Amino acid sequence: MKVLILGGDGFCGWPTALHLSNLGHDVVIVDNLSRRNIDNELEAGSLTPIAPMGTRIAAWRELTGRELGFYNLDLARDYERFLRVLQDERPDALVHFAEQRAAPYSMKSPRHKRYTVDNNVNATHNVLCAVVESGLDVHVAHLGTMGVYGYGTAGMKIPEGYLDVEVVTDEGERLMQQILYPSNPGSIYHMTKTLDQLMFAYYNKNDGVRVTDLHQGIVWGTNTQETSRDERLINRFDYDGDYGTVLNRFLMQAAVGYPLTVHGTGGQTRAFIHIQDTVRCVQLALENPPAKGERVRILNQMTETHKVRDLAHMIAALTGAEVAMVPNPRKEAAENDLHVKNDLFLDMGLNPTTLSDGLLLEVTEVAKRYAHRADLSKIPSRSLWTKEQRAGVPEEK
Ligand code: NAD
Ligand code: USQ
Repeated sequence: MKVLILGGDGFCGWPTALHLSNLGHDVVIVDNLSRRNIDNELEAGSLTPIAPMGTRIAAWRELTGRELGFYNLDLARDYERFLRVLQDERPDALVHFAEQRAAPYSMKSPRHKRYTVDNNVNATHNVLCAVVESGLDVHVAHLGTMGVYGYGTAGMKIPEGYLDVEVVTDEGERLMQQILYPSNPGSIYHMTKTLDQLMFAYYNKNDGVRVTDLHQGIVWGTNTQETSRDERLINRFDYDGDYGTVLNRFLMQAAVGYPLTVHGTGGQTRAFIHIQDTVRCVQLALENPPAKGERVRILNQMTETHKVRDLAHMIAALTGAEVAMVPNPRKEAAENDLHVKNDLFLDMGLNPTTLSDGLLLEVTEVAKRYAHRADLSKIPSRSLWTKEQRAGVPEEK
């Protein structure tokens, strides 16, 4: 099939583009390279040396003979051009990764909050509006987040998107209904993902757009089978205080001898998935599209849950790293349990990569290899969630 990968230069999008191309699909990347510009803004970069898009595409062509299309286009601002791309390319499916995805970045200042909302909400709306306008029956697969659920489980496994509720009618009759699981975002970034959900529900109901929303946990790891084939294809590895996610940060910190930065008590439980499983899940979602008329299909894209402090102690035991308990810059529950259903992907044949399989390899193969590129001053997470926390601290611009 022909697939547009929106955000195909990013951490999840690039390996997905290669994975689908390797399977024989016709892949076209759309990306405005904003993530690379944010690296410039933050004066922080990927631990791994990522190649420019032209080099990436040429290397893939040289290795496989396969072509990747590329449009440098801002989905939040350049609606007309995106509509023309859809009309020209006539894809069967698109995968939408193209959003500002870091919670700390989204909380840095009013400018960062407003950018994240403008970018993410407009990008998603423009994509849906253009799909309808194009008249094409394009399957829209979106990368959402486990964070829309708010990590609270009320003693039950979080279902895949929809919650069974019993309502009592005015006549006293008891009826079962399914509703979107109540959203409970923990940052401006996560809030934009909850708004995305409403847009999908609306365009699905009004225009019959076929949508799969993948509620993904925290992605860890760096490379996939395809990105490992040549250093010019290497994936990005974020470790800085804004974009680095917890497990990859701990792996990198262990490799450079920096005490592992556990926020608060480390009692936060989160869901995780390896990047190799991310690309496989997207493949499975594209191979199993919703039927015309079907409501938005929501899948929980995660394979295991862990408490932050348990991860730190696991890595410390493997590597001898020290664990530091640092004040939590975020406003979030200090302790939570998290149980999640992920039966839909397991039923489709996902065979998860677990932490115990891949963890040590990741430390030695990637984090240690590129440790010399690290700027340790970029490790602390300095983005504060509330005005009270920011009192007396110079404002981020
Ligand atoms: P990323 O920042 O590495 O990649 C996003 C890409 O989208 C970048 O290349 C960026 O340049 C592009 N982009 C952003 N706004 C755009 C716009 N307006 N027009 C065109 N391109 C634009 O992020 P990622 O880690 O690859 O995440 C991809 C998606 O997956 C995000 O939507 C994120 O919410 C979701 N997700 C990521 C994780 C994770 O741990 N990384 C976990 C769960 C969900
Ligand atoms: N944390 C630490 N130490 C660190 C970094 C983080 O203790 O050095 C803690 C945070 O306080 C938080 C948890 O680890 O409690 C997770 O933080 P994170 O930065 O790894 O993940 P998060 O902000 O939730 O965002 C990431 C991605 C986002 C995606 C989300 C999936 O950046 O795009 O949507 O994971 S989920 O968390 O399931 O919502």
